[in-house]
Amino acid sequence: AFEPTNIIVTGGCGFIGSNFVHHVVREHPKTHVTVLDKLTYAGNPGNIAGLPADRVELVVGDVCDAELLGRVVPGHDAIVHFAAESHNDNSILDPSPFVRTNVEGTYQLLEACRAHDVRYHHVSTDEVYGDLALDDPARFTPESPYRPSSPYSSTKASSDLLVRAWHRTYGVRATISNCSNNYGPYQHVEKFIPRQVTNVLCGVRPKLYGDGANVRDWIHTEDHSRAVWEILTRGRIGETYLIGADGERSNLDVLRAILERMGRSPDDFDWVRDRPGHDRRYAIDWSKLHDELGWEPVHTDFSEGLDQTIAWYADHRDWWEGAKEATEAKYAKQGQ
Ligand code: NAD
Ligand code: TDX
Repeated sequence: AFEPTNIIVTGGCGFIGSNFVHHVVREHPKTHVTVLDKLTYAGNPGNIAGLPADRVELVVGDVCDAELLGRVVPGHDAIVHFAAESHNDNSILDPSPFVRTNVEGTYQLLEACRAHDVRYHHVSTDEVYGDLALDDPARFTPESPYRPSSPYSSTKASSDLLVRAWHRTYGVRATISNCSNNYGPYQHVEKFIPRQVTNVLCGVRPKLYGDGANVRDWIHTEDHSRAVWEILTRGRIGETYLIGADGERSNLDVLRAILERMGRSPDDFDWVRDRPGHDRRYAIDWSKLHDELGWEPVHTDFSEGLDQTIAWYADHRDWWEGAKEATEAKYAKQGQ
């Protein structure tokens, strides 16, 4: 196995990236982490505050900054690339930062890996495969065709294709993972579960898009972190692995579970305008990851994970209150 001692984690102050940094610090004591993060609205240095200074260093900067990468990348043996503009609704309002960070940023990182012979792991999404019908028994596999629907998912798909080309043409030692919807602590209040939990905590009615029947395949972010580490250290170079946890649920079911667990009536929410181009259903076949690397999800009790997540938001008002008002003002303008 490849045992990295000095890794760069881009986007390590965001939701999944910061959970990954905590995971590495806890589980892999020989590995030092350099977090490279631009600290956009979605990045919060508090997410990694308190971790030992000899294990984690924060470099504030942009993944599109080639000159910065030229200084930071040498001396590292791997880059795990989480940084992205990640929210579909934002991408519909203004795609430009998505094209820049997700496409141009990936390009610059690949060029840096090529120049300095650094191992590269690319964190991507199941949304690159488009959507499935509710009644389709199929799930996404690594062979599914790319057919992204949104500005967000099309920029993630573009970045995946760059990775494949840089591996094949230049021999960059790259792997890709496409994961389903994550939930857990440190997720921004713009996203579905944190938005609804914090709405209830603020005495505001949750908001459900469209008919609420859209299905997402939920995975606890801790299971995602473990899968990324397995792929980084033991995955086959040039391969794509899908990460999921058999967590398919309709948005209505998830919302009703939140309401029930927070002591509200199951109908105490508003139906709001649907997302344009809203993907119907995602579903992941993660058998390749299981068969090749023996990985399987541990956090498979969704109710328990949801309870822990609700408790985390209830206990960390200071963490989210600052972002809540601006996020809701933006949604209100869209009738959402
Ligand atoms: P997030 O929005 O919570 O965090 C993104 C982080 O990247 C922030 O810390 C932000 O400051 C940083 N960043 C943004 N632009 C940057 C730039 N130009 N340079 C440096 N840093 C920059 O995102 P997330 O939900 O944690 O997603 C992380 C990754 O996982 C993304 O690549 C996303 O596509 C992928 N992913 C997310 C999910 C999900 O359910 N959230 C599922 C599958 C894959
Ligand atoms: O208020 C809401 N009401 C609602 O019904 C919000 C914010 C969302 N929704 C719906 C839209 C989706 O069907 O809930 C579902 C989940 O929405 P998001 O949290 O915005 O996630 P999604 O669009 O599925 O994308 C997420 O998973 C894949 C991440 O944001 C992406 O970064 C990741 O690639």
